[in-house]
Amino acid sequence: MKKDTPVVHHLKDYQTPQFDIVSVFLEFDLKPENTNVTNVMQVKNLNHASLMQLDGEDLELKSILIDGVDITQKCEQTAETLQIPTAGLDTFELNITTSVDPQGNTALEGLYRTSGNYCTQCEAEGFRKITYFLDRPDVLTLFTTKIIADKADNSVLLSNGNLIESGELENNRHYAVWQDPFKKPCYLFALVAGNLECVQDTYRTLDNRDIDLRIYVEPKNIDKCDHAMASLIKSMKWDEERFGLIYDLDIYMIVAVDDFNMGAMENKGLNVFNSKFVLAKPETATDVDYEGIEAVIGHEYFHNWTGNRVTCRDWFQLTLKEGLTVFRDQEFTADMLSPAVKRIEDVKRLRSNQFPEDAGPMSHPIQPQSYIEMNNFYTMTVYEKGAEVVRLYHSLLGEDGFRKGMDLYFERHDGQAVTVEDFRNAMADANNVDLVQMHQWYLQSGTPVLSVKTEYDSVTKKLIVNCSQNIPKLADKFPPLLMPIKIALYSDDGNILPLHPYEGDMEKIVVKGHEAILKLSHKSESFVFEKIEVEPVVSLLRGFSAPVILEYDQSNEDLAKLVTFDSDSFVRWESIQTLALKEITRNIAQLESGQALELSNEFTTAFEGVLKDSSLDNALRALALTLPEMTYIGEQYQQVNVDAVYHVHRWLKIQLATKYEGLFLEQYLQLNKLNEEYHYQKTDIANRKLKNVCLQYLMLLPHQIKLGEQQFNHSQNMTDVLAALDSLSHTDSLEREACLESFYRKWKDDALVLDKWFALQAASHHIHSLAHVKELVKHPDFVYTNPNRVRSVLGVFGRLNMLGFHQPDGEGYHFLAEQIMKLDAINPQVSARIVAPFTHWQHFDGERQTLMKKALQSILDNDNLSKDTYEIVSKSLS
Ligand code: 0A1
Ligand code: ZN
Repeated sequence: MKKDTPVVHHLKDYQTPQFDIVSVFLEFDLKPENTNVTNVMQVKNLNHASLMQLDGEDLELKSILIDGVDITQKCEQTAETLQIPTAGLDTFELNITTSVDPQGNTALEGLYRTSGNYCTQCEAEGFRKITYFLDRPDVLTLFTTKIIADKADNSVLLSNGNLIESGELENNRHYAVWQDPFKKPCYLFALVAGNLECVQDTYRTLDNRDIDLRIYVEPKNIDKCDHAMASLIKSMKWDEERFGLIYDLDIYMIVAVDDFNMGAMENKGLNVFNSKFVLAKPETATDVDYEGIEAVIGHEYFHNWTGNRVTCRDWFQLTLKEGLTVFRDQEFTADMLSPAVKRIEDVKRLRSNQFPEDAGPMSHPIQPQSYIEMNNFYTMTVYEKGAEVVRLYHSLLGEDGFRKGMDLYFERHDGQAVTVEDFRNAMADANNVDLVQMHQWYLQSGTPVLSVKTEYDSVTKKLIVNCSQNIPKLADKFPPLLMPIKIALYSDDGNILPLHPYEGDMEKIVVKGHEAILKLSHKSESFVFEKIEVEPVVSLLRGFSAPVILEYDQSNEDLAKLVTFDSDSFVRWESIQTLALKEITRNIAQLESGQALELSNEFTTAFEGVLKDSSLDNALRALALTLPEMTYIGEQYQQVNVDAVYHVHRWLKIQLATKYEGLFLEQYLQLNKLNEEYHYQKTDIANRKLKNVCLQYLMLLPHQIKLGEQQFNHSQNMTDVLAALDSLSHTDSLEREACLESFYRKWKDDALVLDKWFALQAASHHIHSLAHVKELVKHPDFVYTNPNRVRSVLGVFGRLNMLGFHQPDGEGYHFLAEQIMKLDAINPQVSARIVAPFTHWQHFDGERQTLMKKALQSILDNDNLSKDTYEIVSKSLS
């Protein structure tokens, strides 16, 4: 690409389309290296334009006809466009024939091959790699698709909608014609062809229609589809019950493919999934995999309404469909498993991944204002922070108000391509409230800091909660956000107190039972509660009610109390995390000033309390006993001392393992006796989680290594096998080598399981980890063309291998930079994601900064860099 002239797309430049493509008939003559695509569009020239500019990339143009007349010579072609003269034409038929090379398409965008089958990926702008089109989400079209292919290699021919015709052809070929009755933007188009088998089931909708459900996989995987099918059925039922949303076609198909850039894709009636989010059986998939499958199946299914029936006007509105759909899938998982556990896991993900993104050079609002490569904006910010913003509406309006807003949104916009403002207006109008201030959340990048100070007056019996908000980089220029802050008050001995807002504050404090929502809308604001008889213990930001960094100086005594009695599981977990974080940061300071490290009683008492409290849910215990992640600890510093963070984190784990060895072992052995047979079921998952947290601690003690080896050898389910192997992978032991070797021998032919083997080693804290990773990319099973494999090694290495990646001599940086350049030529989308850890270079200590920058510069110096990688690297260096 010409990196000195990247085209920047701006939201402010949006213009409505000049043409409507009313319907399109596509014919694919599939051949691995040379697929002909005939594209017949019925076009309306809305504004009497004299030129129609279509998008198209990497296409070999054969011919262009308007109303049957060949006009190929009159059209102008550039690398990314085709210009067609349309003066005097109001409605016309445009017929374009092109050809593409699916086999050579390693970028996995457009039409490509995976395991010998054909598949497509069109979001965001991949349709233009299939044929010339108005590749923008506000052009909605009726699609009919004819697929012609060799029978022997393509027993199955699929596209969106309903099968309306199929038949035999000469030369052992056959065809199928699919028609989608719903108008859709081209990013929702899909085609799949190959030798696949399917499992089938039926779902009876609320309005008594039977939907044909099919999951297509490679024949060898047919025994791994049950969980995905069960998840689909649960999703369909949940969306009917929670949102009154019913499926609209007669058939719903999911296809699992091994080579896929993302998790899955919601193409109308024909979802294409990364096989990682479909295939599972207890021997091959962990609890985390099972949960991921349920969530992603739900997510793609929920898109049918939030994304497909109501779609985005332009790509700057991506969070309209993604933030909302992530919120919906979060709620789904919460209802299927445990709301408390799900909320904590989501907050952890947000803090470990989105907060750093929002603090780095790629920081952008959930509605970005500009981009070079749209694919770079499928980010944690657009998805996860976007979901938090949808959750704000939910918190402000309550479940009923939110539902009213959703109903109005569909009533108004079904069949349309709309904006985030349309969503906000539906929420506001359905509830008769003004929500204009909510728009700041869409415009503002950076994580807001919420500072709270509480004052209790024992004479007047008043509690004043003083709140102020800011985004440090904006300071005085910060326009305040509307945030709901959930709060409850406790007496010292754990009784929840009734809440009486001061009369003047009634408008901005909403009391519901023993909890209140403070509606903060100014930069600084106070909220007063009356008739508080004793100085309360404050439970603040319950359920993590706003995506902010909370600064509230709470005493260790109060935190310890909240750990024992808060009814809000999030605050309970957060309180012990805060104690742990204080413990870690205090010891980092000790280490940096050359003093001895020491364990405090305050923290260990709270920790021991949780370890002994068998009345608590085991999943919550497991979460509470897990120390804050190293990335989150790093977030507490302007510049991270990597070695100190790693050292203190490990030291604290070893201290806890040593001090509580007996308790960990007792708990471990007790739980290890349970769960003979694997069930994906709440209590079993919780038990396995706690058991494996205990194992992790115990395995830090050299004399307990055998415990991991035993678990590895005797467990029948992948959750336990992998937990054992994970703990072993960080040790320098013969057991480690033996177990890794045996795992490889057993699973070398199962790609998804083998990914786990690669990933464990790429994340390992073993002293020779970098050398191991260098060997891994030379391993015969490592392939640059498979995104899952690449992410398992290179993605994991950069993100999770603190020691290897940040090796002081810069060798880790040098290695990853070289790998990125190699990968960029094969798959730019994946390469642009693998480069992310480098973008935080300013966050590390002096010498590391220089070395990381040097690595980034070496990538940027590459003449043929893709615009994907170019955008990330150049923005992080500027
Ligand atoms: N819309 C999908 C995610 C997706 C986005 C881009 C892709 O290719 C560049 C593929 C999938 C979802 O949210 O699930
Ligand atoms: Zn999505």
